[in-house]
Amino acid sequence: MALLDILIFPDKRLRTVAAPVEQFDDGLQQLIDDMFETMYDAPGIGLAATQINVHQQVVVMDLSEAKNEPQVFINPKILQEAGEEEMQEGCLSIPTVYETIKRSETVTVEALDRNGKKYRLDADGLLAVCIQHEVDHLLGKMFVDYLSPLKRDRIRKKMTKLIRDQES
Ligand code: K1U
Ligand code: ZN
Repeated sequence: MALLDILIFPDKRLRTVAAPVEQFDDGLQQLIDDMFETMYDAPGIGLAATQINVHQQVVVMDLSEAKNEPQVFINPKILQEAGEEEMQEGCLSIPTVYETIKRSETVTVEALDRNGKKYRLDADGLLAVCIQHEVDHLLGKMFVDYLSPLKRDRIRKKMTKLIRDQES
């Protein structure tokens, strides 16, 4: 397994729209395992392939305390959304920044598991928020896009400084 580099906002590669997965081969299994290792190490509760500069529709998640409930979403599609909810969100591509974002309260998602088997999931609470956040990543969208241009620009400057400080 391998730890992968996570792209940091405002990296333009985070704006790439991911392509559907068509082959459930060894390369995909390796990618999923590496994404879990990277997500647990960060630490985070979700990771989209876009964030590690792989532009395929792959998402990994684990919302459990014990980090023993891994979930894989391949080619996820949100079929239904209802209600509204505000929740504080973080993003591994925007480290140290947490903002309150308004999203749908419940979602029904259809996806394939790591073996290509189709499943449906009804989600609410943090799981529903995390699914919407990760599906946005696959579409090249980030949570800062829901903020005012002023707030987004402040975060962009903060991240640019963080990257510059890390490089020096
Ligand atoms: O996609 C990502 O950037 C991962 C992100 C997922 C997410 C978190 C909260 C609301 C919506 C989406 C994160 O995992 S940020 C880190 C985080 O939330 C966390 C880290 C350690 C323990 C518990 C949570
Ligand atoms: Zn994110």
